Amino acid sequence: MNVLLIYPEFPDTFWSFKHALKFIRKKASLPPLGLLTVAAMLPKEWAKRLVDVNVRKLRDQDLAWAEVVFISGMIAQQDSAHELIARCRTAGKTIVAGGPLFTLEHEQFAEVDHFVLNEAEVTLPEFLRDFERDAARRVYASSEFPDLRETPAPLWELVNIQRYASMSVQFSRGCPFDCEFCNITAMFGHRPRTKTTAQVIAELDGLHRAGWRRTVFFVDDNFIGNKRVLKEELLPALIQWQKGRGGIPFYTEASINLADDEELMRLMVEAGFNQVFIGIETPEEAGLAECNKRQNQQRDLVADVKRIQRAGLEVQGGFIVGFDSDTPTIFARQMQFIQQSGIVTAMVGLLQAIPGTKLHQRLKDQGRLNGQTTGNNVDGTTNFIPRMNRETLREGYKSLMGYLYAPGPYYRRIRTFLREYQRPKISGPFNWCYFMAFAQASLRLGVFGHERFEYWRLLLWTFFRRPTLLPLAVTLSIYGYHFRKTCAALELPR
Ligand code: B12
Ligand code: SF4
Repeated sequence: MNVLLIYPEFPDTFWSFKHALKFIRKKASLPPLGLLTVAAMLPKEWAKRLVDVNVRKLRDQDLAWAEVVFISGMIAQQDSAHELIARCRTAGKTIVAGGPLFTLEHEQFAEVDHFVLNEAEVTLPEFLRDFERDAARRVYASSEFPDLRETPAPLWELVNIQRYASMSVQFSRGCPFDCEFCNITAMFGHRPRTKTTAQVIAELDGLHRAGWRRTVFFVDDNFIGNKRVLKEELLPALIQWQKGRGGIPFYTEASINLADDEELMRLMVEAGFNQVFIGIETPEEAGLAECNKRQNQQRDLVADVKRIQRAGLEVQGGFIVGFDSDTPTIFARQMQFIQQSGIVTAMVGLLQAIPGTKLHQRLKDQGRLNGQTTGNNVDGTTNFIPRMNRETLREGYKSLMGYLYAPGPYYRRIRTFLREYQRPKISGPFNWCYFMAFAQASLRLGVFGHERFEYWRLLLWTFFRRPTLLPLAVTLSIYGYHFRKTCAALELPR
């Protein structure tokens, strides 16, 4: 059996980092970990190829080779997924679809032959049994959460890892919290399920053997969901693993209560973590209460962020506007908070109701849903009738994004952050790619860019005040270029 695994294209958005990737000559930020994991669960004797459309085009000869196509994706990739599925259909291929996009919205894809939904560890074996005796059903779904200790290591050999900016590893799934807008708990449950330390080390060994020396993203929904296992098992093992390997930097996602645990932060930094994405959402208590983000309530969030930065972890933040309790003052409050905290990469989105979430159910009960989510909450759209006047929300959001990524405030925020940040213990070996990126940044931003004054001012400031952080200052300048391009393309619908 010849199986072709296909990963659809991401639109040009905040998280695609498309404009920044050019500086380091990479095609995509991360590999399709779900498909690589599914590939490892397929029969050994099947021949497998993978086309990540973010890296290269799907060719007719790829389709001619394949007998069956396995496609994955998240909502943000739905347009590309529709196109690819239509092409596979025309080529007469059997199409099997799975992953978050299809798990939530499979009814939209009439041309797919088989849906293998939820976590493949549970649904794929039954599908494969039926498929091999030519008796496969259309839909395989389950509400069971599998034990990750059975999950195989991804088949890295199916991708050219050098085309990506970063690699990914998953340690856990699930999150103990219950935020109203989030579909993580609906998809993966409240009890964090973890792989064993030996599995994670084996995956990292695999990457290292394949020649990977740059950053690795731990794609956990909340990396600190099980602190005991982290402190007693995984982090000490990662600290050992890093020794003699030149140091591979890690980054991940976590909840704000990380700021309460000095020991955990210290161990994470020692293990190589230098960046963490945290859902801050809003500085307003009423908004936090409304979305049940109780872990963020009654805290000094700016002080928390600074504590994490001082420990050696750059904080990237997720923010939301458009809660029912938000008034037009929210835009200024968010601007002020983000500037004060020095969160350089601030992903501000309009609240969207994703199917399967408590928010979606509430708005449905209130008769306020008025469309489908794009899955990309930084495109300025929403799929429900907001409490705030729609025009005020639209304009407020646009001005907030415009302000945050304008060169003045953006570069000021970098300086606020660099003042606080501890130099990472592990920053990865020197790579010529970085030198090229610096040369390109100096040309594009420092000579031709509108931000040239701010760019050179930052580099000079960093050179004299925090010289060891110069590479980070250049990286953040390049991110700013990407964010500005993305914001400029933001055509907010009326
Ligand atoms: C890493 C990640 C990213 C990376 C993607 C990198 C990449 N190349 O895939 C980045 C940072 C780019 C990203 C971006 C976004 N992401 Co994201 N991301 C994740 C995250 C944290 C981990 C994904 C992962 O690698 N998981 C590990 C693998 C092993 O799991 P998996 O992919 O789910 O695969 C399993 C099953 O789904 C299934 N499966 C998967 N594919 C297939 C295919 C077949 C054929 C079969 C049978 C089974 C199957 O089997 C696998 C094993 O069980 C998830 C959260 C999560 N826990 O999944 C969110 C998640 C996928 N992202 C999400 C969202 C919303 C986004 C953004 C839109 C955020 C935003 N607001 O902008 C952007 C969109 C990107 C863009 N440019 O516009 C949502 C998706 C919701 C949905 N239903 O589609 C998730 C679930 C998070 C959430 N809070 O809801 N993301
Ligand atoms: S803390 Fe993050 S992952 Fe957990 S439920 Fe809230 S938004 Fe979702």
